[in-house]
Amino acid sequence: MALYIGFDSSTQSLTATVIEVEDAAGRREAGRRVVAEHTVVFDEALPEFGTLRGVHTSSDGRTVTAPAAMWVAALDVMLAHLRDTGIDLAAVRAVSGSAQQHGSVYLSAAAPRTLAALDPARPLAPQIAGVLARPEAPVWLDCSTSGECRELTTAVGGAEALATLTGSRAYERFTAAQIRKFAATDPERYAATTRIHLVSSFMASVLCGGDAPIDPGDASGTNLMDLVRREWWPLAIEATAPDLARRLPAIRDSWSVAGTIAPYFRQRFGFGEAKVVTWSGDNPCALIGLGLVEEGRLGISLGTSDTVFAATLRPGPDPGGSGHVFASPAGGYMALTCFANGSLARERVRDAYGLDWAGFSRLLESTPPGNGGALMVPWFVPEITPTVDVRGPIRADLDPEDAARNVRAVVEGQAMSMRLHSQWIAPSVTTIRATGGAAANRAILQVLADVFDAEVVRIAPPNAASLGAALRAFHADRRADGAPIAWTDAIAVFTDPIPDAGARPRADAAEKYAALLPRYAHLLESGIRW
Ligand code: ADP
Ligand code: XUL
Repeated sequence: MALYIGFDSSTQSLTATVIEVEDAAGRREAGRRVVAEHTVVFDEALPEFGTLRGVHTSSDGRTVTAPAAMWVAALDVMLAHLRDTGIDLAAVRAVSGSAQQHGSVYLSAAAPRTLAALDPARPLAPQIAGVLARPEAPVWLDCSTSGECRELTTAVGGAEALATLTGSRAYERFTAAQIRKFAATDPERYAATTRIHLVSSFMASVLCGGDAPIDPGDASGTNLMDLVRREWWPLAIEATAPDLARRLPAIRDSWSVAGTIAPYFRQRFGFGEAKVVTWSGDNPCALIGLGLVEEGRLGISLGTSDTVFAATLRPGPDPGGSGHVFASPAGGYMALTCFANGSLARERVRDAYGLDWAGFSRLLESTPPGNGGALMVPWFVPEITPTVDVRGPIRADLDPEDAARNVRAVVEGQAMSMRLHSQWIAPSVTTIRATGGAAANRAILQVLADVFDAEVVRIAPPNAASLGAALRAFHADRRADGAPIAWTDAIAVFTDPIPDAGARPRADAAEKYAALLPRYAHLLESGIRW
């Protein structure tokens, strides 16, 4: 019996999914199950870090960071929980992880020695705090680097060139712009930084007590990687910050083994010689966890951000300029569009009318598809797709006092934005696989099904990103042991849809949305010009 753990170090929480695979040959049917899934919510479990929804936000809402020590403190809490609830950590053959993308962690010259000799008698956070050249890590919600994006774009020969080479135009949250800002505004601490990790490679480094590589899936979120060659792109690196190349970790295949789990974890929690498989970003891991290892199906993640994505064989960038192409951890590529106003916007509307999720769902179901023509562009925080700086939703024919219509308007607006901005990924789809915290909400899934005129299905484990990480650990372990399995075999059973847990499109509602889409597109356009 082999166990594999996938972690998901996301914006608001750390989740672990533990899977069991019956025999070393990894038979498809029997003997595959999820043994445990547990979430540690940062604000609740670690209040000493003073985060709100996992982050620290400046008063203008543009600079958004998180304490990197909090992420490793959560790892201690998580592993103690798994051990104390009877998970046999000695039976774990490999661990891997998924992390919020783009965020960066800055380590000092003391890091290699400290990480190699972590003291199992003391918690992780204070030990790691000592090697952070910059305690606060900029995260994907940051949008304070517009100037740096412009400079980077000019230096590499324009937005087209950058998108063609790296898969994305310059984005505020992408790591290149964040590093550039840090090097310019805090040159002393930049000089004291010897290694810049992504959240994914930082967490993997702590687990293996060394210097883990970055996988191509997460490196695609930096604006620094040549997407086809899967190597750092020297021109972008030179344009970003002085002497950056030596500060970046190596890029290695997503299925590479970064090392063996460090003595700290063996002694403190009872692990054996588990492999640490290179971590990836949460969206690339969700692609695997939703079973999207081949072209043809769309995935939607309704987490802190909402993302729409699919596997693709071609690395062609979004002609509209707002989407991204990332490397897929299964080989090939993934096309993705990301919205900052996902759960954050749904929560704002829920809270504005004093609702809980049950009340939110009741009001959503009490209103008709199309909302009687009432519309909302739900820009509560600066939006990524399309990139707009305005804060505050745009309402059309919608009374702000009308709770029920505002609830429907936020969900319909999000679904219509997703439909419009995923045309470049898939002009039409018949099935969507949904994950993320809000995928538990059937009323929201029904709106998605009607707007896309497609069936929405769910898989059994709630968190596709941590499941995807566990499946990556399993796949890589088999490969490293000389008994590789195909991706379609690795994901079998775990990613099968649960019958009747999603939503089917209703013809009359789908017709209404098809008619409404051009009007919504027009409202979005006017919002951009606003
Ligand atoms: P992330 O991984 O980005 O931190 P999750 O995928 O864990 O986020 O999703 C967390 C979000 O899920 C919460 O912020 C909350 O808004 C949302 N959520 C949880 N339950 C529901 C529900 N029943 N209906 C709608 N949204 C929900
Ligand atoms: C993707 C993105 C977010 C983060 C946080 O480009 O910024 O989805 O990965 O989950």
